[in-house]
Amino acid sequence: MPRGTLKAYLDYAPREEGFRAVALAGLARARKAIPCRFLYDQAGSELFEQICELPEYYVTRAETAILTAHAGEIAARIGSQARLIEFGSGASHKVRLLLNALDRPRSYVPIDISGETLHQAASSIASDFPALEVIAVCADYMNPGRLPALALRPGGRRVGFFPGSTIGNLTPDEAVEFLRGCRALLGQAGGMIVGADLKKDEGLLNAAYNDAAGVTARFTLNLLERMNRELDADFDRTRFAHEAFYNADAGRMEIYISSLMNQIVTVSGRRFMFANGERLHVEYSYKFSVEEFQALARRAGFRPVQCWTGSGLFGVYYLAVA
Ligand code: AVI
Repeated sequence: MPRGTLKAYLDYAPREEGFRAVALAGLARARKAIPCRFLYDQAGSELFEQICELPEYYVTRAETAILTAHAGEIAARIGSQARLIEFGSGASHKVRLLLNALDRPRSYVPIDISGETLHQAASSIASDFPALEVIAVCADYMNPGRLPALALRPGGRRVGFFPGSTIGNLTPDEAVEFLRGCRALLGQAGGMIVGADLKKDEGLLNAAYNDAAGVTARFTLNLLERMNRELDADFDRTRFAHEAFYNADAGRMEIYISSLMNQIVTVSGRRFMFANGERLHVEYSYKFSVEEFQALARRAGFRPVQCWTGSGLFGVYYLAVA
C-alpha cells in the first residue's frame, strides 16, 4: 500500500441491538437511567462538538493548551519509534499535537465505534503524516483487552492516548477496569497519556454544564428525540428539562433529564410513568485532584510519572505500566 494512505481498516464494531434493550431496561428501573454513550448519535455528536466551543466549557481549550505547550516534554516521555493507540479517537484532532512532536512514531492506531468519522479522520492523518503507519480499528474501545492482534504489531513501545476527560464519564471502578484493560494491551514497557478534569470552583463547573446558550440542554434532551426517532417513543421534550449540578461529596457533575409534570410516555409499545420532578440519569462527569487521579491509576497497575496542569483547570497525566 502506498505511503500516505490508510494501512488497514479493521471493523470490530459490535452488531448489537443495544439501544432499545438498554433504554427499556433503564426506563424500567426504580431510578431511571440510560448510559451516557447513547447521547452520541449523529445529532448528539454534532451538539457535543458545539459544546467544546462554548465560552463556559473550558475543558477542551484547557487540555489543548496543555498539549500544545508541553508537546515536546510529552513526546520525550513517550520516546522514539512508539506505537500510539488512541481510545475513542473521534476526529483525531488532539493527537496531531503529539504526532507533530514525536520522534519517528511507528504507527498510530485510532479506535472508535463510529466508522465513518474514524475512516475520515484516519485517512486524513495518513495523508498528513506519510511516514506513519495508520491502522484504524472500528470497535468498542471500552474493551481494550479484545483488540485484534493485527492492530498490535510487534516492535516499538505501545503508548495509549485517552484525552478529553472521557475517563470522568466512567465511575471510578469502571475507570480502573478500563485502565487495567489498557495496561494489559500496552504490555510491560507501555505507557499511557490520559486527560482528566481537575476539581475546581463549583461555580465554574456548574456554568460549564449549564451554558447560557442552552447547547448542553439540547445535547441532553436529544436523548429523548433519539428515542422518538429510533425506538418509536412519544416524548414531548417541552415537558422535560436538562438538570446538571456538582455533587461535592461524590466529586462529580450529575446530569439528568427531569420531568416537568406527571406524565406517561410510550417507548417501543411499553408505557412508562414519570412523576413531576422525577429524574432520568444520563451522565456523570467525575473531577479529580491530581492525587486522586494518580491513586486511581495506581489501582489499575500504572505508575504515575508526570502531570501537566497548565493554568490549573485540567490535568494531562503520563502513566507508565508499573
Ligand atoms: C465527553 N465528556 C468528557 C464530556 C464531559 O465534560 O463530561 C461530556 C459532556 N456532557 C455535557 N457536557 C460535556
